[in-house]
Amino acid sequence: MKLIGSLTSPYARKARVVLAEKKIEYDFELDSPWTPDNKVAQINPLGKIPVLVLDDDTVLFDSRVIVEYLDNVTPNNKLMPAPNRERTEVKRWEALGDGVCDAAVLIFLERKRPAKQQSADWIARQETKIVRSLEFMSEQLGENTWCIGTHFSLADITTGCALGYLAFRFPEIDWRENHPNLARIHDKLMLRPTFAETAPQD
Ligand code: GSF
Repeated sequence: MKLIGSLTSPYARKARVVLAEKKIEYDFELDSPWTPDNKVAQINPLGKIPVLVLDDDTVLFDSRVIVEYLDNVTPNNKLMPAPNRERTEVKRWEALGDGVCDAAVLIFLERKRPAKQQSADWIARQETKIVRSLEFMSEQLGENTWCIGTHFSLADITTGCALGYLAFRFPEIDWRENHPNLARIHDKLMLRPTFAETAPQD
């Protein structure tokens, strides 16, 4: 199978971490919707990365669909619990982490516009979502070892990718100082080769 993505996308990183944690072999093809003559829209009508292309040429998107498929395609290292309540909790963590990335990407794109066209209100609206979500993440994590309590899951992967993206693109958002438990879990995740080897880079 082939994953199409970039080295900076937090959503692509989520898929790359899951592939590595599940020890699934794949080809990584670099392509980004932001580069001229990219091919993303030819395979994903939404024109977004990541995209997973299976061996039978089936195309999967978005990252939530990709990681759920990957978790079920092999029995080892399950990242999403089976019981409905726990599984739903993991998916809510994923929605939270992806939502932080959504708001961060919107700010990043707004700041690429000509200065006179940038909306300060729009940026502030996204920043507020990020700040509220970091507070919620910190409250939910508390002093737990992992996001859903005692074991590593997709919730930690998504949270780690979101925090890593903020650190990469928005060093001014000081989540480490404001939420030491988020710094703790991020640093613990970075000890895993699957995280260390996929850290965002320009
Ligand atoms: C979001 C992917 C996304 O926005 C997912 O895979 O979870 N819900 C989707 N990807 C960005 C690249 S990046 O900022 O990570 C993307 O492809 N944007 C292109 C566009 O046209 O929005």
